[in-house]
Amino acid sequence: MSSAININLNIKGLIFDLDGVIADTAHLHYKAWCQIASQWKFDLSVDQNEKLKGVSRKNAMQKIAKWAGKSFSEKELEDFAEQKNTLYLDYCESLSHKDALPGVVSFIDECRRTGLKLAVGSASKNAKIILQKLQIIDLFQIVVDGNMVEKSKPHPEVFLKAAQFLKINPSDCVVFEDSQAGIQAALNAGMKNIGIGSSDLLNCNAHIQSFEKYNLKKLSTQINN
Ligand code: B16
Ligand code: MG
Repeated sequence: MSSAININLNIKGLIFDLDGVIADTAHLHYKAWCQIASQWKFDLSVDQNEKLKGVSRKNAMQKIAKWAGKSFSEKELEDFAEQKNTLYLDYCESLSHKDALPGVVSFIDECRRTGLKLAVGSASKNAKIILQKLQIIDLFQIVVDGNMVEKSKPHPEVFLKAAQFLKINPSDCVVFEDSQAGIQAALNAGMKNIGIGSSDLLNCNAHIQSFEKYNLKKLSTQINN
């Protein structure tokens, strides 16, 4: 039972980031990166990890090596990134429907009932695997992942591709993001955005702690103000 159909939203599509927005996987990326960094006796801090959110695997690897004061060849960096991915996928092995973040699936269901177009826009090359494990991949018209873009967030490519596929103008989209790079990518795409989680995120149109008790009525209040 929903009154959402009567809500004047002025938007046509929603684009969801994956890690930290739909899926509770951000801590698994962190755990895997920490294991790589520990080989060099380097402790990756929580603050440094925040700067890796929304960043492609390759760029994240370069950043960590720099913070650790290490200089590796391209090939060595690729090998470490590959090792990290093997660890990450191992940690993801046991993911299931319950690992979708609280409230997100019911919010997506409400959006579907109103006929809004829905996409995922993620830097992760593993996005489709994770969505399959969560058993929610069919809820989206398109999943644009890290395999489909050349430039990583804050470049807007991932979100623009999603809007293009959905056949809607960027200004008719709202992006949900948990990373500063992703918020910037949404702004660069000319899209409205809602920051999720950390209240330290800058430049979001609005912010929510999580999707718990969130609905389209609240979204309309946030974006029409
Ligand atoms: P992968 P998102 C991003 O996903 C993560 O936030 C970031 O920590 C990760 O490095 C990146 O995906 C690449 O992921 O190694 O799986 O290709 O937040 O854009 O959904
Ligand atoms: Mg994210």
